[in-house]
Amino acid sequence: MERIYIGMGSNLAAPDQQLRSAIEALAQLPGTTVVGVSAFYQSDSLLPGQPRYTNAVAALNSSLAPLELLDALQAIENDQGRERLERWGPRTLDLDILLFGDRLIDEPRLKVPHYQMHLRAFVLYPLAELASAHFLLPDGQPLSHLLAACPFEGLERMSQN
Ligand code: A4P
Ligand code: MG
Repeated sequence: MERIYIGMGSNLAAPDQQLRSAIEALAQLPGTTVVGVSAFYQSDSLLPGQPRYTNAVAALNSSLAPLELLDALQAIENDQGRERLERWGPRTLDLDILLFGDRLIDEPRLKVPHYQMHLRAFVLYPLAELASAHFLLPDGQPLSHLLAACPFEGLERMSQN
């Protein structure tokens, strides 16, 4: 079993409901337990001209291998109507593997940690709800340092999931 953190995002077709459906689908994966879900957060898209996003982070314990998990996540995205028309395009559901235990993964289909997680408030603040105050990323950086360098500004924490 490894502890895995999944970043979830949606900005189409009732984003909050997309995230709730995704959490149910994650809980159905073989060999996998959802051990925590952050609050939902809203923020503007990194690319202008798109609807606002809802983002959250889920913590899993899973015995799936990294590429098995990636396949399963992409199947969930497809089930929820994900269309890949352009990079960073608006999406019903995006599921990113942020962290997979302490692993550093550099394969054509999978890079872990997720390449921009350390820069994104909509990833770091929900992750901090689930990980301990002393949490270290695989490269040894404390999560607290990343948070200190990444303003909360622009994020809106929703009171209900
Ligand atoms: N891939 C490689 N590493 C990973 C990983 N760790 N987890 C590959 C998941 N997938 C990974 O992903 C493209 C390919 O990345 C996959 O086929 C997989 O093999 P994708 O989901 O099809 O494409 P994408 O999401 O459009 O690209 P990308 O670069 O992952 O975009 P991001 O980083 O997800 O950014 N603004 C707000 N406020 N909130 C957001 O969530 N998201 C984006 C998209 C832009 N602006 C946003 C948000
Ligand atoms: Mg993605």
